[in-house]
Amino acid sequence: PQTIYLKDYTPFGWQVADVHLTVALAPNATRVKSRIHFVPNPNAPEQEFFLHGEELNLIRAAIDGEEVAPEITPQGLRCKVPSGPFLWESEVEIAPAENFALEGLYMSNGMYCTQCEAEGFRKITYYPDRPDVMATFTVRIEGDEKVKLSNGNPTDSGEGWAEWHDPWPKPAYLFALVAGDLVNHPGEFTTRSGKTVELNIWVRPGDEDKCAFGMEALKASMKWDEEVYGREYDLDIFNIVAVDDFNMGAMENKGLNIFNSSCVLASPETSTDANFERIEAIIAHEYFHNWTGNRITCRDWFQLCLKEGLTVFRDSQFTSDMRSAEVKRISDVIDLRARQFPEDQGPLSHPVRPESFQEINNFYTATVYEKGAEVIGMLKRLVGDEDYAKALDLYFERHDGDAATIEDWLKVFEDATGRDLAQFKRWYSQSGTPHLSVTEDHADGVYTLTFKQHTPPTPGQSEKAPQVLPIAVGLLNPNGDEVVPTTVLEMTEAEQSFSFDGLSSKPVPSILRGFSAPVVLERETAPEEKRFLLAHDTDAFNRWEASRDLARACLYAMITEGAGPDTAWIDALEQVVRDADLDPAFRALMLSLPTQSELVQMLHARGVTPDPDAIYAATEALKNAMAERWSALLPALREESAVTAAYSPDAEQSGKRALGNAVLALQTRLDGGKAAQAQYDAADNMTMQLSALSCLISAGAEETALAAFEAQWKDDRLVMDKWFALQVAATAPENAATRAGALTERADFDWKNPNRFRAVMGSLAMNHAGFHAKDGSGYKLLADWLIRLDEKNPQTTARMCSVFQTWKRYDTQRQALMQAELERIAAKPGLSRDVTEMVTRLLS
Ligand code: B3K
Ligand code: ZN
Repeated sequence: PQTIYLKDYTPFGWQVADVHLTVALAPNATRVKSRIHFVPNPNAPEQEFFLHGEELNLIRAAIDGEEVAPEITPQGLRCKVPSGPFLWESEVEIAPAENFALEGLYMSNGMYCTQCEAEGFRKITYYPDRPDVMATFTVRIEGDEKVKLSNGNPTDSGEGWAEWHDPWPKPAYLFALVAGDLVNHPGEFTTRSGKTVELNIWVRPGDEDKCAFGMEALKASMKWDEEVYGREYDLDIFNIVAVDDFNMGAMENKGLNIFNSSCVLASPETSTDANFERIEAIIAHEYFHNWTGNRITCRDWFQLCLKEGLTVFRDSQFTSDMRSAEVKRISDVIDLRARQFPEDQGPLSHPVRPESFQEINNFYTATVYEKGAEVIGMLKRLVGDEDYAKALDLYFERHDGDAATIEDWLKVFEDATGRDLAQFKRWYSQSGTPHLSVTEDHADGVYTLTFKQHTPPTPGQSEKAPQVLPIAVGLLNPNGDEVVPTTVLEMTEAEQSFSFDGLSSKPVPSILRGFSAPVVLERETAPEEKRFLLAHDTDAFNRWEASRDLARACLYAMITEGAGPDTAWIDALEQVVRDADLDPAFRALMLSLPTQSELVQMLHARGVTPDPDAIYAATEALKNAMAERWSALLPALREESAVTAAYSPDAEQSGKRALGNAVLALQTRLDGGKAAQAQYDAADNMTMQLSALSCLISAGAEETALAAFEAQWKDDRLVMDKWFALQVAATAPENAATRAGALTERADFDWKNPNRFRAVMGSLAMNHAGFHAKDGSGYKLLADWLIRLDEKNPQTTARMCSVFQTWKRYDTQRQALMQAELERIAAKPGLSRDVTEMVTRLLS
């Protein structure tokens, strides 16, 4: 496959004045006619006229009304064109019913829908399918479907046809079309300048009662973007469509967002609190793209983080405002460490702005998204809230309508704040996770912290330069009072000291508050000091982190030395967990133990080969010890967290349920599932029902509940995804692969549906010791299915290959088994470009 480089960027030789499409729908023979006005681009070097196009059957092409015979290649077409402006016309035929890759125009449960980002439009018609070519679109849809939607505003319709016009120039990746017998949940929003916007959530008949929450989330997002970023909506209508077969979460097409149904449909009976929170965040994320992504888009796909990092950052701000900022921050860091850190520290490591790719879909990663958002958080911390707001205003003013770059983005900050961001820019080009170590000194009333940073080598980057690190620090007196409130130290050197004077006694430092930079903090501290911070730190994140450090240290000793559980930590934690003045959601997070992925990283970093069975055993032993030590406390905690009011997915209620269910998991270790069965029987919402089922599965006491659950929910695809997922995720490791294998034998294991595939295979990979079973059964099962899925859906297959990214961390036997499976995948004839690139990188 061909490698594309950032450094090779060249503008397209023509500008597109406007695009007219006529799409006559038919499952196996959809006809797409295009009329496009091309005008020579004065800013581009001379080049031959090339339009992208894949898997298209060209029926006719014409220039200025004269038929032409272009040269067709697997990637597109070449044609001789006039030297001035001209009208290009083409007609192609495609088969959406045969499209299982779910990219381009495809069918899902009888409805037509599209997914064009990143390069799917070229499967619909011949076009310069690149984000820097922007045009207005007029779209006519012909077909018998009741509902026919595209971008922009509806302009006209009649029997069997509908026409849409999008006045905002956009790249082809934001094109969308939907047609089907759908029903809508309507709504309305009045913008701050008084314009009324029609809102709709379109779903399959039967799902209309699951739209109310999404609609409220959409209105809240529209209001928030006006209030916080001054951004108003810019069309008369905003449509959201729920689709069952979708490769990712959702897509921000202009005025017509398309969602994986799992990311928009919600009801108390069928969705968990976590589902509700995620839906709210994704609706916000896609809506926010209207400005950060659509009005200002990316010049090329290397700039993906320009829209994704910023939009993730914006949606996390939104969630923090709607719910608890502290809880959101802690959850984001858990997620970053579980997904982004292993990526950044293994064979798939790449900069936030990659410099080359073979298949761009492989770069919609935790690094581009989540580390991309962290970079913006650091920038905001460095310049301050006021200057951040000034820079953003300038960004929107200067670049509205542009296909922009990271250079443009940073220039706006430099111009708005007068800062030089040359060194900061390394965050976009240097891959890998910086390690930060610290020593302290106290003499003559002066307290000094000395930091050292270094970033281990990553693929293609053996030497690393120092990065700009905003290190938020607070100092506490030994009596627990804060003597220095949160201060941001700006580290720019490989080694640097910062002093605080006027401190007669040596303070206790609270370092990297709020996780102010995405680094690995290496600091050997006495457990007493951690327990002190756990009890006294005013920074919620570091309070949680102190406990997490103690948990990691405890598990490390249990795994490597066969030590017993750290009861001093358990007792210190108890004080926090039982503190009724603290947010229950925060207390629930305090109860969660380090993820298996986090423990693998810790062991690897300390030169210990992680043994999945030992990690599992230690974690189980620690949870048992917590349960036993707190046997009297647990029932009281559950009582305290009981919710008696009618169900609401709000932060307050869901926090209580999170705490109650974390406690239930511990209780199950003592009573074998009695309390869980009682909760299961009484549950009137999915949060309570599912967590009870999870406990019953872990206890091996699930038979009755599992059958009851299936009988109750067999007709609800999204709930059955949970049923599939939970059995694999919550089962004991020795059963995980067998159980996953058995589930794939079922008639309702619709493996071409990405949600169902991920429910089983994604959960297998999440059952750490199960996936890494010594006999290789987990690896083999997954590889078998990846090989099979690749023929239909390369994108979802490639994405799932990343579960092998830590393979070199394990013992030689497991390494050999994983390597063999990766090589077996690589050797498959006709392997997709997506998966070829992934396995090649994994094996390199
Ligand atoms: N922009 C889309 C992701 C498209 C992924 C293409 N493989 C969703 C989002 O980030 O909002
Ligand atoms: Zn996005």
